[in-house]
Amino acid sequence: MTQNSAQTTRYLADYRPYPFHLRETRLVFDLSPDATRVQSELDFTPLAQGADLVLDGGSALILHRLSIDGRDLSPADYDRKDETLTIPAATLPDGPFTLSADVQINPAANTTCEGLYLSGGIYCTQCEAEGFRHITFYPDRPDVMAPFQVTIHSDQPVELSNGDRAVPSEERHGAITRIGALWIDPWPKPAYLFALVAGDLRAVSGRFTTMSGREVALNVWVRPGDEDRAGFALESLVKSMQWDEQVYGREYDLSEFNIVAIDDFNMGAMENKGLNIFNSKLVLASPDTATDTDYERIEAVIAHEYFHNWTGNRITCRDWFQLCLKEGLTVFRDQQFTSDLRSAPVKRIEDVKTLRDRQFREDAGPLAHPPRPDRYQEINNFYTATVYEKGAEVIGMLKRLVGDDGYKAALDLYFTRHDGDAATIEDWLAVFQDATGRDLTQFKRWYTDAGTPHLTMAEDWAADDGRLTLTFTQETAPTPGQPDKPPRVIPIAVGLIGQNGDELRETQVLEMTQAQQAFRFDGLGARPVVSVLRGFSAPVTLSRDLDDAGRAFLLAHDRDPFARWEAGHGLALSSLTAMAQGGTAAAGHLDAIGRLIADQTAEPAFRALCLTLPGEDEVASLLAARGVTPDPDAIHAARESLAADLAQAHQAALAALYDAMETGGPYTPDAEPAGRRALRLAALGLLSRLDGGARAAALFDKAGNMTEQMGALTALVRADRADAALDRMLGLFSGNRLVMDKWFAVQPMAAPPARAASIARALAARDDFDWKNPNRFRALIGGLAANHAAFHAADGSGYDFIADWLIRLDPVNPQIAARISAVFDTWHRYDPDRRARARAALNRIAALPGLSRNSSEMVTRIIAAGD
Ligand code: B3K
Ligand code: ZN
Repeated sequence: MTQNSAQTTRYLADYRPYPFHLRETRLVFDLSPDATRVQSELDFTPLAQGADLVLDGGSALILHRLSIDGRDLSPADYDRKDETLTIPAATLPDGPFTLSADVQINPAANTTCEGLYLSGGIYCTQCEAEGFRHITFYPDRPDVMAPFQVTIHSDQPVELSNGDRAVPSEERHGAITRIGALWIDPWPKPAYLFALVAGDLRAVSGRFTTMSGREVALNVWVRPGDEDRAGFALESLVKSMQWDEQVYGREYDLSEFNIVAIDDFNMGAMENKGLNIFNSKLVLASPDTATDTDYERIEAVIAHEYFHNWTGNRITCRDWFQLCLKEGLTVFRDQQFTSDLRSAPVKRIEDVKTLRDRQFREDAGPLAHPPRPDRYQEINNFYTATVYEKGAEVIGMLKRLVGDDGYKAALDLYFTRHDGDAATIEDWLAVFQDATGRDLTQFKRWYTDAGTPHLTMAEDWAADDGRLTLTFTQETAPTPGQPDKPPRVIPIAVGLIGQNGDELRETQVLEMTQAQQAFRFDGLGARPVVSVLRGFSAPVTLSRDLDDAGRAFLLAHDRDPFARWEAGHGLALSSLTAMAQGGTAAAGHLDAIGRLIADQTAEPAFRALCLTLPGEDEVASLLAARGVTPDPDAIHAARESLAADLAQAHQAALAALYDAMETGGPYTPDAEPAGRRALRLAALGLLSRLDGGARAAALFDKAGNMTEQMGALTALVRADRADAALDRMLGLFSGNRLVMDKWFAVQPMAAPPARAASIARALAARDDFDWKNPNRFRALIGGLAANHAAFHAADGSGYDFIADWLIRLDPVNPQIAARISAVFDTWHRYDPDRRARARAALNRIAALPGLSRNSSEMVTRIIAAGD
């Protein structure tokens, strides 16, 4: 689809409105695996004199007929290039006209999971960002919005598209009279929100009555036999619809809402209007096949796609540079939803962990870009942690700065002012300015500037005056193409704690606007301990003069759960960075963890997070940021040894905790029992370092749910004694794709690094390594990449394994190949030998004849980091 395309860069500055209004789109599909016909009728009205009509259309489209108002065009009347078809202005009528096309495509040959394709015999589509152009010729850009009418003819029992079902009229086709499924979507939408599904599917159905009394039929469509695993998705949908009414006043606007689970899907899910298409791993769940984390993700992603109905569909993006307008906001909304339904502090910590692991990493390397980029080669490479997660953080900051009431007023204005629009970040900020009166000129830099600001905090205590002065300095390192970083407005939430642990000053948000700025606290009797960046009030890194005793104090006393977790996390990082460089664990670390294990007042999910050691990649990043070349083997050894030390120091308490956290009773995926299981498994992970996996083996054998089974299996793989458990799981679940994905992922990911690459190679040779399936590919190849010391093995085996597979996948599914190539984005921070091996692997990918535009852009940017 995107192979062999010239490398052209698109710029935000080049945006021009489309010179035609598209009044309506009518499509008729005749589905057949290798020769699907797509008839289109597009009603255009010219908006500018003398404009050519430029349509997007991939090179695989076979054009049988093109006509204007019933008059056939000959190839001489238009200009067809690789990705466009242009009808010159001279050939077009002066006023409104209808363009009709008859196009043939081949879904069975389409392995890209983009456009119209077959997944296990089910016809389905994925059009965001630019997939519709592989279905027919069209102005495939988000600012061209039209109501759609879609007729589907096929031999499939279920035929779905966007909007509501309508009664089809008879259609004459030669001598045959046919009646297809007719779908009418009255809400104007861009082509990226188009969807079609046809196949042998079964619905798990429900109903929802909206706040104004509209009756909505809800269906979750799955393969026959999967019905008993779709109930949780349906419940999550109902909760999402209720929540969006209660919290944002947003109501659903059609009579039907359909969700379809598909096995071959490039990402998590897609918010097509009224017809959300999901990766089956984010729909199907039962206690014996899905973990607590799976359940939480299903609930969040169902919500995310549903919330897009307003933030993305009713108000869409003017162009793809504005992607974070819909994604950042919708992530922010789904985070709020999960916080409301589950534990807000735990959700915040999890979100910050994800942000740091993925987005800070992106910002610190060759793939850094702002939430609103101003250039790209392949837009599919910009569905990133920066656009999504940082996009959400930026909204969180905005809310912090204007307050809850200001945020509500701004959102209400956004929905009324821009309903039906294709909007921009400027529109979004204008709404906040107009609703709150706040000047957001400086704030806008969060959208336009890449990089994570680094804050330094210095404390000055004037004992005689009882005054504490905090002086903050902000600095953002240059990122590719952006050498200068002016200061941004940074909300810094600060609280002051007395030496006895009392809260002396409650949380206050300081607004930093300059490169350096001081804030004074007067009237203090004794020097307080500063709790800073409470709730992670801004996506920045922070240096401060805090020793390990100070961290232990905050871990014990901070009222802010995030800051408390952060203190413990800082202690663990302090231990790990020291140990990886030949030193010892931080003073007081083991004792602090002991107090936490015993702290019955803290919720189990929180304690589980505190007991989980930082990942090896995070330790490597921290060392690299300090100018130390990370040694992956030393980091792995340090983490193993710290885990063993913690287990040794608290063996009895951990064993008691492991027993006490047993949930008993029937499984529910609710936050409370899930938290207990998380704490139990965190204890198990540590204890397994001492008992060689004995407890894990026992748990694996008697576990009544997949959460505990996978927790036990992970510990067994890490202890290198998982053979029996892996066999047993294979025997039980070889017919279940989603469980088998876990089976494929856990082995390379958790295996001792020295063995992981050979394990991965053996798994890749299996018949059931269906590598063209995105989930299976990600499980195995992504699994090895997630094993830091194995991916960065000194002999280059990790780099080579992954490069070999990316080379194989790129011609088949360029989007997934490009996305996974990002695992190489830290290659430049390692030692010269590793760098040479990584560079050689990257060069092999870059040299692949016909490399896709997707992979080419990624690999070129990644290689540049070493120049
Ligand atoms: N909007 C889609 C992502 C589309 C990815 C295209 N490569 C899912 C989501 O963010 O909800
Ligand atoms: Zn989204």
